[in-house]
Amino acid sequence: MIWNPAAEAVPLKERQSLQLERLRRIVDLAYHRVPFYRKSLDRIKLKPGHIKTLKDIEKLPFTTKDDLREGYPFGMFAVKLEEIVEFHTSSGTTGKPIVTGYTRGDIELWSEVMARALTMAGAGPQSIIQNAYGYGLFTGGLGTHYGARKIGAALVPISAGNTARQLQVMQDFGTTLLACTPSYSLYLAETAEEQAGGLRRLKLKSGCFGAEMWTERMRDEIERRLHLKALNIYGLTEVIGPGVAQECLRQSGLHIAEDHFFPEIISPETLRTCPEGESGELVLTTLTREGTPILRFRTKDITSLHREDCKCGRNSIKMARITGRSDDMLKVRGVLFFPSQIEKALLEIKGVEPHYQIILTRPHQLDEIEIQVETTRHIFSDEIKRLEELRSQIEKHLEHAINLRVKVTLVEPKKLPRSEGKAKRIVDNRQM
Ligand code: DLL
Repeated sequence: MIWNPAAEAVPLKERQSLQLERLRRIVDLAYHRVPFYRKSLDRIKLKPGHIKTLKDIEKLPFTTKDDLREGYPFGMFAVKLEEIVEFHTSSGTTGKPIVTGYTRGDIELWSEVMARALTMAGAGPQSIIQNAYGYGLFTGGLGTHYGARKIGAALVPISAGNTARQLQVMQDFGTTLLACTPSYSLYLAETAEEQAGGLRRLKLKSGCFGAEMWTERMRDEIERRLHLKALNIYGLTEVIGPGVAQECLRQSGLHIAEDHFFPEIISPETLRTCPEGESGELVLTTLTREGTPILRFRTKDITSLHREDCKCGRNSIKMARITGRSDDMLKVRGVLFFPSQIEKALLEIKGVEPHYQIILTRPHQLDEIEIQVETTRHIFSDEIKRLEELRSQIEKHLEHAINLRVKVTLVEPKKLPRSEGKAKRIVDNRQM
């Protein structure tokens, strides 16, 4: 089922003319209400009226996280505080967080795009949605909450954490859709497997997993262990929260709600717009956001865009799974690589669990990279010779994948820390 066919499955021309109308309105609004945008457009002598086609968006300056941070707390707001009904802040930043404000209209917009996302994942009024994203300033909890309310599903606002209770509720209430980070879904699976026969009684059909990077191999693992369809959901606080894009049951890329969020891909080096299909950094412009509109926000997330008529009936542009970030690409001994390359390579090896940590050190002015990997219980209880073989097999495989010699340490099952939210994969001790 499609939540809003008039938006998700309309002829391209119609959608583009709506996008242009909205783009012109939002640029005008940002220019007249947010001093930051007025200054940055005046600097290049661009007037809102100069935006005449969708392609003209490329004339607008980019907005970065630093620009937003400088406006802390309310400097980027386009409306008076009395019109704001909710705040959220970005996670995982150092220093001041980025504050985003929602008007009633923004909450309605958020509910709408999350209603589309949950419907894409097969949910409806008959569903029981277990919302294990954290409630609070993080957008995961409330975003999912609003979407579930909109489609009339029965929502369990359990929030993150308390794994034993999560499993109990999942079983007793008969949860059909699980919403949490992909790493936490595996932790739930692992804990459930320890309870005799527990998993067999679950009624899960699908899951909306996002807020952090994951891979196709991890999807296989989640689907195998939780017996559900694992779907990717993408979003970010600066733009709205979850709901910017979501995978449908065809699992072939994430449909972007492009009537609300206009996507572009740029080269992080030249900052030029890339042709469709090419991989680069995702840039998003909010077309309808009232509280904190954003023009050409550099997400730093690496992906590509593809337009096709999906078999699900939607024709909105799709983005590929995020493969890395243009800013936290790791550079070790001069070699650049994404943590996701390590995850992908690791999970190609049998006997390895999808729990790992990348530890960077600089013992003698030279970067060293150690990957701690959990093995399956079965392998860990094997003889030492077999473990050593596996260790050396992983080292060779990783060296081949990222072109760097790495040290691999096998650790026993459950040794590495688990997270109820975003997993911490990288420990960078090089500055110390
Ligand atoms: O993580 C919003 C969200 C909540 C998305 C729940 C999906 C589900 P932030 O905390 O602001 O917002 O973090 C945004 O997380 O720029 C990406 O780097 C990363 N991210 C989010 N979804 C995905 C995904 C939420 N599906 C940042 N795949 C983004 C890879 C993701 N990375």
